[in-house]
Amino acid sequence: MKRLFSVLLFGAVAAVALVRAAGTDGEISFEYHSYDELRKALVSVWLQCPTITRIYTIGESFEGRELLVLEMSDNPGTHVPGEPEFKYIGNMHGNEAVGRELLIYLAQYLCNQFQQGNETIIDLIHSTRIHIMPSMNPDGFEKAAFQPGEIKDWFVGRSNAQGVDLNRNFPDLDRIIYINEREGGANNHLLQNMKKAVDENTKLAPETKAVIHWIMDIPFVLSANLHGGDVVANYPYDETRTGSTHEYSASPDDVIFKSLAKAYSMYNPVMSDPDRPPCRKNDDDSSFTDGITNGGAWYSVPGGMQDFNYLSSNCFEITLELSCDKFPSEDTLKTHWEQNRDSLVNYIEQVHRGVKGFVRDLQGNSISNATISVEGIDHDITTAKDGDYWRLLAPGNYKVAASAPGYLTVIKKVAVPYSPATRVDFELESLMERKEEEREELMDWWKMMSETLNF
Ligand code: GEM
Ligand code: ZN
Repeated sequence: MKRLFSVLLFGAVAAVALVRAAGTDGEISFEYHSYDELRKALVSVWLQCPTITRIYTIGESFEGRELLVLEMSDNPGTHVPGEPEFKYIGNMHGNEAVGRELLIYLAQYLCNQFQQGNETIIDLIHSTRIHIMPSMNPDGFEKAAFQPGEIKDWFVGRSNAQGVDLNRNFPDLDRIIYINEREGGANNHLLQNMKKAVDENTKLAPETKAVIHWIMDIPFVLSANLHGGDVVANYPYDETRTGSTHEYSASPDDVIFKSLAKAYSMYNPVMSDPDRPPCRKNDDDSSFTDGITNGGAWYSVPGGMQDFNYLSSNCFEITLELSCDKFPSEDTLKTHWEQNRDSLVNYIEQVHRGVKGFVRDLQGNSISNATISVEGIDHDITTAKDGDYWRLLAPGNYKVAASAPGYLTVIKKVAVPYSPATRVDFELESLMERKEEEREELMDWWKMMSETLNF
């Protein structure tokens, strides 16, 4: 913490000089960052890479700290039609500090590598809009970090400053989807037109509200929520169907979710190690295969953020548990970075899988909010403002349909490889046009008939 703090005192110009000198991945400063230091670290990345970054805030914590996001893209601040959006959220539990630090290092690393000409990173930044929020619970972090003594209490700082566990505070959409599965009803975007209800709900913490708006405003495709206390990549659903504590709770997208979780765990030598001992002795909950687990199978979490993403938006989110210790000693941070660096980059790359494209009418106008459905998967996604869509899918052959009110549905057969995403555009004929066409055809026929028969 100390070194970065002194940098701040010299102001932004000195900060640029320091970061420029630092240069490579190996010279990232592997230290914990207080709230002020976190801000300065993000500003340094922005100053170092101004053409590909932007800092913005999605709101404030209960105690008034900003919920800061660093965006990385070749067009910071704008959604480029056809370009998918990705997010990482860290430190939702304020005492789980590794994810927060790794996201700061990731921002520094991507900026450094971009400048040093790393082709993979350059391609990634050119083709993706990446949003990095190192801390969703900055109040909890300050509480956890500044508690007296070397050893951190397991719970201090987990909740926000009001005592709310943010990963239990999201609208419980699982309950609704489980009813809809049985009785019929929407299979996606379950919170549509309910933004006002969100704003007026006094049970929602300010951090939760800010993230809900963020999820619903930006067409995110893929996301991960970084936690600590175990080492595993966890995927939906988090809440069990029956309410029991442990029960495999498959979502309609179970196959791709497993594949996404593995795309993270595979590149982390600790997470994927079949012989890794459990984090705690006699912890029979956490024997994982391939470093991944279904949320409900591990233990049921109602009101979590992961399932909320999937059920309220087009965004597929998994939850990453990154370290046995929630707040390990500072000298382990470099090792944690090395164990997670390739996973963090590889996971972002997953946003370029499945099927993607545009939905337009016959005149080439974008159709926003059109529905993209895949036969056999009971979870539709929708097109964004420019008619662009991204449908994550595991390799296979699919029938994909695009539909919108007032248009004829179009169905296409698509072969999907592991990656990159297959481009499939849809042109929908409006029913009005179809009626007009039919009327004209009828008129022509009458004309022909009357001429032939000499009426
Ligand atoms: C978690 S969330 C990850 C695990 N999800 C399920 N369903 N078991 C929580 O919020 O309890 C763990 C954590 O706090 O890191
Ligand atoms: Zn957590």
